[in-house]
Amino acid sequence: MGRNEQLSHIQAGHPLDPLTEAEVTLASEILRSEKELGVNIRFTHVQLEEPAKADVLAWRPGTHLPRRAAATVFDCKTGVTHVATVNLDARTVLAWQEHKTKVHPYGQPPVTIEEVFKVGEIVKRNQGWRHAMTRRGLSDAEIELVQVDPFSAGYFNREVEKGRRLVSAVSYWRKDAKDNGYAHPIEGVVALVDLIEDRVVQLVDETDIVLIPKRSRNYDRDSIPNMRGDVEPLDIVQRQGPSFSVEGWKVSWQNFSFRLGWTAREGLVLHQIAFRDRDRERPIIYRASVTDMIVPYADPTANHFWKSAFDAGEYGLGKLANALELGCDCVGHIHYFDVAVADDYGKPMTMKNAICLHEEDFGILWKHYEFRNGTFEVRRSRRLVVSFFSTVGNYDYGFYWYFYQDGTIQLEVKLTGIIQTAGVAPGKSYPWGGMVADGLGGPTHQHFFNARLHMMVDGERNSVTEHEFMPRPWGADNPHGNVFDTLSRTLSRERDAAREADGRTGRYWKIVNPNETNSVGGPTGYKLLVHAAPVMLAQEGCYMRARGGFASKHVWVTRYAPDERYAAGEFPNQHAGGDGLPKYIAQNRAIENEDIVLWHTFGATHVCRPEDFPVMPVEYVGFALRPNGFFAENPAMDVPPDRNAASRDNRGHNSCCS
Ligand SMILES: [Cu+2]
Repeated sequence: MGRNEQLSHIQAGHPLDPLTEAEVTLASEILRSEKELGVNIRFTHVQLEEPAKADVLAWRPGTHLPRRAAATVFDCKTGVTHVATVNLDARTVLAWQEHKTKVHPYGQPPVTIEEVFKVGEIVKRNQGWRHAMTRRGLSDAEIELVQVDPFSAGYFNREVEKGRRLVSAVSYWRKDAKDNGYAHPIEGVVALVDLIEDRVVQLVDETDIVLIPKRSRNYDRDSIPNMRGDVEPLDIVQRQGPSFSVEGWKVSWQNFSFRLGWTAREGLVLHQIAFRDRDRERPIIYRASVTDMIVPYADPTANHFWKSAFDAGEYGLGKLANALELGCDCVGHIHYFDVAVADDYGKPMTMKNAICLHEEDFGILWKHYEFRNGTFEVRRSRRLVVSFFSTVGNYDYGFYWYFYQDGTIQLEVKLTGIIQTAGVAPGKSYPWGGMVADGLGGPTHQHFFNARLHMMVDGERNSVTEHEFMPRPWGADNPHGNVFDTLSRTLSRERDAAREADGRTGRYWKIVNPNETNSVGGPTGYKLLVHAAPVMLAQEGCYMRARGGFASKHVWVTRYAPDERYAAGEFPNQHAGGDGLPKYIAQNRAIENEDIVLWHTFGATHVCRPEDFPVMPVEYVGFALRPNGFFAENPAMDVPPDRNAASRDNRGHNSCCS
C-alpha cells in the first residue's frame, strides 16, 4: 500500500485518532526537507496535533478535518530547539518556532532514549569519576560493570547549568551485568553531564567514603529458588467474549463511550467520555490525561537533594511505556492497542500492546434482602479497565482508568518497581528515610501526579462547587445537637480555586452544569473524590517547589485555553520554575459557567520500609469521579443478575445466587 492510500484510509477515521506510522513518516519527512534538517536532528515526539475543540465537536462522519502533526526537534550538536506543526494534507510546515533553551527560565526538551544510553559511556570516560570509583575500592573490571543512571538534573541556579542540556548521573556497583544495582548505591559521587558536549562538566566526589553495600538483592525468577507451591490457577473465563466493543480508537461499554489517544508525554489520553442515558448521549469529559509528575526527594546529601524527576515532562510516560503481555499484566479477554510513535530520529515505530483494555469483576454492585417477603436481589459489579504501564528508571507506574456500571470513572495509579536507595555506613542509622536492609536506606520522597480533566458535564459550560461539613451550634435550629451543615460555594475565579483537601471537614468538589436541571431541581453534576494526603512538603522558595508548583494544591480550575496543556508547563526539564498551573491561574479568569479544566494533584508520601525491597509491592493512589445528581436514579438498576456459570461451591455445586 502506498503512502497516499494509507493516508486516505486513515482520513476516513476520526479527527482525534492518533497518527499512523505513515503519518509519522510523512511528518518527519516534510520537516526534514522543508527545514533542511541534517543528521544531528533529534525528535522528542511526532504526534497528532489535536484539532480545535470547536472543530472536533462540529465534525461529522464523512467530513474531513486537516490532519496535523506536532513535533519538537533539537540539534544534538548545538541544542537549538524548534517546536513545529505540520499540515499533513497540504504537506507543509505550518509553524516552526525556536524554543530558547539558553535564556532564563531555560526549559529543555525531554531526555531522549539515545541520551539515556550514552551517559554511561560519557561518565566512564571521565578520569575524575574513574578516580572516585578507584577511591571506593573498585577495580577496572568492576568499573566497567558499574550501572550509571542518568537522572534529570533539575535547576539549582548554578552557573555551570545555565543554558546547558544536562543530566546528573549517579552510580551503582554490580556483581555482574544482571545484578540489581539499586542494592549497591555508590554514595558521594555525582557527575553532571552535558549532553551536547558529551562530557562531564561537574563532578562531586565527597571526601568521606560510605562503604558500598555488596549483598545482592535480585528479583528475577532464577534468584528466587523456593517459590511457594500453593498458588492454584485462577482463570478468568469469558466464553461469550467481552461486553465492550471497539471501533478504531472508539470504545463502547455499558452505556459509556470514549476515544483513546496517545502522546509521548502523557501516554494514554481519553477523549470524549460520554454516557448514554436512555436515548441521550451525555458528555462528561472532553479530554482526560495525566500531564505531569514530580517525585521530590527529602535527603539533603550529595546524591539525593536534587532528585525531583518530572517523569512525564522530563522523560515521557508514553515514550517509556511497556509492551503489555497477555497473562502477565492483564487477564481475561484482552483487547490491545498498538501505538505508532516516532523514535529519537523521527522514524516511526510501533509500541506493541501499549494500551490494554479488559473487564474485571468488582464485587457487589448493589444488593438488598427483604426479610419480610423474601425478595433477594444482588448484582455483581464489573468495571472496564483501560491501562498502560510506564517504566521511568527505577520506578514503574501503571495508569489504570476504570469505568463502572453506576457511572463512576476512576483513575488509579499503581506505583511499583525499585526505590531509590542510599548507602549507609555500617552501624549507622539513616536519618533521611527508612532503612530497607543492612547498609541500605531509602530516602523519603513524595510522588505527585497531576490529572488534567477538561470537563464537559452535559455541555461545554460548567462550574466547580466546593462543599464541606460543619457542626451546627446548639440552638433553636439544632435543639437535639445532632444537626450539622454542608457548606457550599461556587468557585468563581481561578485564584480562588487553587484548593487543598481537608480530611477534618471532608471537603469535596462537584463539577456541575448550572444550565441543566436534574430530577430533583439541582444542576447536573459529578463529584470529585480525593484523598486528603499531604501536598508538596518542600519549603516555599525551594527550587523543586517552584518548578513543581502544581503539587502545592490538590485542586485547580482554569478557564480552558488550548495552549495551557501541562501542569508544569511545556518544558519542565531544567526549567527555572514558575510555569504551569501557578502561572495559568495568575490570570484569575472567571471560571463560573465557563469552558473549564479541572486539574487534580494526587500522590503518596513514601517513607521506605524493608518490604519495599527488592521490588516494591504496588502502592495505589488516585481519584474518582462519581455521578452526583447526574442521573435520576441508580443508573445500574437494569444490570441483569449474573449467571456465574463457572463458579462452584465447596460441595461442587454451581454457586449461582440468582
Ligand atoms: Cu516511592
